[in-house]
Amino acid sequence: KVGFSWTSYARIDQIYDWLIMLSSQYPRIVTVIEGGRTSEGRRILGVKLSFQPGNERRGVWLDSLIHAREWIAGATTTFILNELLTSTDPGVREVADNHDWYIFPVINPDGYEYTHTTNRLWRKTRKQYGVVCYGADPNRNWGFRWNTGGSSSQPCSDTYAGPNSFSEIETDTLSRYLRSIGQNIVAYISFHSYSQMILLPYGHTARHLDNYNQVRGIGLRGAQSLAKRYGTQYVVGNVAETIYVATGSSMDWVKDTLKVPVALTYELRDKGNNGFLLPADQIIPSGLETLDSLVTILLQTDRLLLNRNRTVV
Ligand code: 0X9
Ligand code: ZN
Repeated sequence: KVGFSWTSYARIDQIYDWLIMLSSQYPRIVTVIEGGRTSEGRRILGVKLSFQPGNERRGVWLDSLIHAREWIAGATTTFILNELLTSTDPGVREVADNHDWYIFPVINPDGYEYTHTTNRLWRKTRKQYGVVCYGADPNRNWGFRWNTGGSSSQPCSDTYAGPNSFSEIETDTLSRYLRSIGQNIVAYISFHSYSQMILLPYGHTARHLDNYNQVRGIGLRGAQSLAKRYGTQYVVGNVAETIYVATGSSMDWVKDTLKVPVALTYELRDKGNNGFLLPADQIIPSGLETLDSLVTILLQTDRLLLNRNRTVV
């Protein structure tokens, strides 16, 4: 029995069972993919959705729960995945059908399980460092400007960068998987919580991307769509300017290595009232408003790429 109703936060096994169930329910559309492994021996499972099998479309990547305690992020990703498969809304159908989707709801499975069994506020991986410390921050461990600011060299710190870049099997294996499909990806989107922000690269510097204003415009349109449903306000901006300098994030590595046109980090609900402990009755509203913004962002991304191709020609 797969008890998925988005009225409570699911455990890792429920999420993985559901992904496998989807691949048998929608065999022509859904393929279970293994993006990597963890230090405790779990698999990082996701799904690829292709509504036009055999007919390659631009790829969109969604991930969440790189930080274990940010439960709303994983629930929002599975909610969006379900809508992509079942929604009849014309906007959702257009972006769903016209992209290939790589969706990984839990990219730190060891940490996520630990937040359910032992420590609700655990953030990092679960690899042991020394006698008393566990885990590196998997969003400080990627190999672009690694440990050059906004991370810690102390193994017990919540922002421990690790002993070297890609020291964590999770980031090492997932980065290899990303490289293998990277030429096809036009949008990389990583869901976190909390703060209600849409953050743009880079995290290591407040310097703006060459196409910063275009991408910021797309983010602002997304935030407008999001606010339309319930009035939830999101701030849009460069990571380093909007929150703090952070190096070694997945988004920065993906932007630099794969040159994806649009790379974004969402910080989902709320603004700190409940923080990481967001009540489960907000999963569906958060899912709906986030999907609204995602549809807008991807329609705008497609337009950006269309114009870019026209300019080249
Ligand atoms: O610190 C982080 O990794 C993220 N904030 S959180 O509270 N969810 O931990 C912000 C990451 C944004 N920075 C980059 N992607 N560079
Ligand atoms: Zn986070």
